[in-house]
Amino acid sequence: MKAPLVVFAGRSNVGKSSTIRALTGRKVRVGKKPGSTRWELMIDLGPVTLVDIPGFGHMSGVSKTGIEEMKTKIVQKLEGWSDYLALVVLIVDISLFRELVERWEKRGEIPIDVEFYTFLSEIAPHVIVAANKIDKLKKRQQSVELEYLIAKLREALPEVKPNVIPMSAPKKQGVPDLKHAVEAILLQSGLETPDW
Ligand SMILES: Nc1nc2c(ncn2[C@@H]2O[C@H](COP(=O)(O)OP(=O)(O)OP(=O)(O)O)[C@@H](O)[C@H]2O)c(=O)[nH]1
Ligand SMILES: [Mg+2]
Repeated sequence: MKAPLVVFAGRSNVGKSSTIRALTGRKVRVGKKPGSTRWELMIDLGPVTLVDIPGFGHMSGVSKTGIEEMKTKIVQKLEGWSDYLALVVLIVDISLFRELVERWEKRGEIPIDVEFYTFLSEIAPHVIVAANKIDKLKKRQQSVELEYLIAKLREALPEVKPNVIPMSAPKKQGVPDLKHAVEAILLQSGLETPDW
């Protein structure tokens, strides 16, 4: 491992690997089924290392206990890296976010994306939220769903201004914005920016 780290986290199938692919052009494994990335993958970009990690939540062919174990493992990994983190990019599927939040809140639970946002904000100096799969929403729905996401993040951490980037990894939409957001944080932290 070579610090500092820029970690890409998020539920299974939200597009973590696709985002790293879009950012770097590296052929990281992308899958149709949730659970494509089973181990972390470190990509050395010189001044920083990008880390692709498995998603939490549902994974194809993995039992409920297996999924819980995976989530615990991911949390422990992230805690172990906390001293080396430059920032974490939390990727959410904006086309499913509202549905997910409503389902969890109906059960009286904190939605897993929101729980992770709070957790990551505690262990990493900066968190960027990439609202991926924006292409799956109709144009006029996009800003409505982004506002909803921002409102939920504000509700979880009222003292933090959410840094949200709408994007579509395979369509390369928003990818330059994400690059700039990452670079801005690295520069602000006195770190060098990578040659993507
Ligand atoms: N429409 C659309 N599909 C996307 C987008 N980003 C990723 N996908 C698709 O979503 C699926 C999952 O993408 P991955 O990049 O493998 O997702 P992941 O978060 O790395 O998934 P795990 O490794 O399983 O946790 C693939 O079929 C991608 O092509 C997007 O912005 N829009
Ligand atoms: Mg993956």
